[in-house]
Amino acid sequence: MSEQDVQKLSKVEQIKADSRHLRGTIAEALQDGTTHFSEENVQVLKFHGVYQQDDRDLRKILKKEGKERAYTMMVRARIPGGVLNADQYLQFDRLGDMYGGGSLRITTRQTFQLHYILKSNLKETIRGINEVLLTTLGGCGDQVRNTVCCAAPHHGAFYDQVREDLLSVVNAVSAKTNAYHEIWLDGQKVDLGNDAEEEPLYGRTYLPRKFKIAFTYEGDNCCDVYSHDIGVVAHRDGDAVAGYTLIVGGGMGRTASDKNTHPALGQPLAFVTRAQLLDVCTAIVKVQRDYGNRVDRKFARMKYLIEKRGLDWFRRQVEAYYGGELQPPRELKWESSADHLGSHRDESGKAYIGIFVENGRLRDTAAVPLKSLLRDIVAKYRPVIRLTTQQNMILSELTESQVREIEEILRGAGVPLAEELPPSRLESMACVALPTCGLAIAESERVFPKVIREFEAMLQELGLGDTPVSLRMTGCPNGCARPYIAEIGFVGRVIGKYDVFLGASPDGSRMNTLFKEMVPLAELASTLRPLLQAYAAERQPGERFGDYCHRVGFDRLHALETLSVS
Ligand code: SRM
Ligand code: SF4
Repeated sequence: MSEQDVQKLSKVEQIKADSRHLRGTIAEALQDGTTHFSEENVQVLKFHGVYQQDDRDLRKILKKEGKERAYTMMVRARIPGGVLNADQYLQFDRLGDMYGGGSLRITTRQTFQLHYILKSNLKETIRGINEVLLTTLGGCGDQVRNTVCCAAPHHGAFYDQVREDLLSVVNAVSAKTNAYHEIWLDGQKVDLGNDAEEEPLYGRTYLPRKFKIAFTYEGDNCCDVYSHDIGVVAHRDGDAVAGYTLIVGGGMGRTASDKNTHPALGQPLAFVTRAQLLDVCTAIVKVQRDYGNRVDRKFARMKYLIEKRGLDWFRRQVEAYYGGELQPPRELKWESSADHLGSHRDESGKAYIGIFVENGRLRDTAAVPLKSLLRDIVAKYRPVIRLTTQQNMILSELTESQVREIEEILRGAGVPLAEELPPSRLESMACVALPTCGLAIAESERVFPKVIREFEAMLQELGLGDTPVSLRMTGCPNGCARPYIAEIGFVGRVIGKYDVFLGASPDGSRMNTLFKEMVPLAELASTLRPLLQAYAAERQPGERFGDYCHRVGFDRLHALETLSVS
């Protein structure tokens, strides 16, 4: 009997086990005329890419009036590598208008989320996504989530092979239950009970917790490969893939109330050939499936398993499941972690344009009708669209003159091109937070535009206007915008106050450290001013702010800050 059999499994484990491969009573609940789902169905719905939320701005007022919460659903699609065709993009755009309050959100895992979906529109929304041959199954829940990849549009055999390998991993780790088709697409019922239906990788209880995989090409860390449960780094041999270095055990989440929880960067595990990749990745997922913590969800991510048992133990288990010895990992070097913004040519001579989308939010405002503008552009030029893990969007497979025309359209409507924006803006991200996120304890997306502009003005004043400094904000410690690998990370502690983290390496291979707790929103810029001033005066040629903080050390940074306050 395993350690976990004798302990009490978490409540979610029981819900998964009882769900008959993700059915729960969702189909019935869709017909019951209520505005929301039961707690059991809420947990099962996550596996279908659906989060039940409510408008946090209205919570108190509604409670006072004795009314129920203003429930809506968030629907998250799964778009491997973030690649969409024009029809798929236009369908999301349409669904956003019809059911999603007129907005679409590009996430930090290069997919689309639709917020504000009423329960009565949920089925139509999901069917709409399926009509264009995409799914929401695997958007959330204790399974492998959307697998991300460097979004740069490339051409050539090396990149084709990486895409092929990514898709075969995605296929192998996707849930196989027929529940999705039955519930949302009125597919044929094959509910044979818990034990009859095949869910070969996941079994009845799926994984202990969410699981994330990122692919990238050696040298390019735009998708923060170290923050994933598995990072897959492709090495080149001429125009072919030589193999992959696998990094394991990354994760950003931490729980405010538990000091033992923490973000972690993945560690290199092994080098695998193309032929080995699928089986080794599956073996890693199986080790987490069988040994991951199913008692306490706070410690259920694979990073805690590796921390508890050690990387050597973990490697031995993976080898046992794989059935062979693993080769040591190759050394990794990073040339860039910047997103692929601005206009460029790919290897085949085709042109592309990476468009900065502030915090990933696509909507029309009085100032800029961004969503409509992009819809018209996509409808006219029919590019291949690539969503990025930094919440931006690339239009690719275009001619040079088409890119020039698109630039003119954007400029004419008041949308700045990436080349015209301060470099720090391009490296900035904020998570969704209020009003939809049920876990938010502070604002993020709604306040960050003001914060970043204050920083930009300050950097300009200090002569650092052309120097990129990455800033990321989240409304709680969960880390959805990966703030612990930003040069400056702001993490919400209570409404209006943030913990400030400093000193990550700009290439994403070193995390930052807590510099100051509970800084009021209005003081974020002034708190960091003396540090940025010193950086401007003392930096070494080409040295980034994160590396400067790391080099001079926190004693000096605290001294600088104290001096300026006194
Ligand atoms: Fe996240 C939970 C939004 C990327 C770590 N995340 C949530 C929920 C679903 C809140 C909830 O559980 O009720 C948020 C919904 C907010 C809303 O209203 O939409 C939410 N996470 C997001 C998105 C939309 C942020 C964004 O601004 O883009 C990202 C969607 C990604 C996707 O398409 O799948 C998002 N979340 C991330 C990332 C970044 C990444 O994956 O690269 C992380 C850190 C990496 C990691 O997983 O370690 C992340 N989200 C979390 C956690 C902490 C997990 C942990 O290990 O402790 C939670 C809370 C949880 O799982 O209990 C969470
Ligand atoms: Fe919500 Fe926290 Fe994630 Fe932000 S970091 S979206 S507040 S869970």
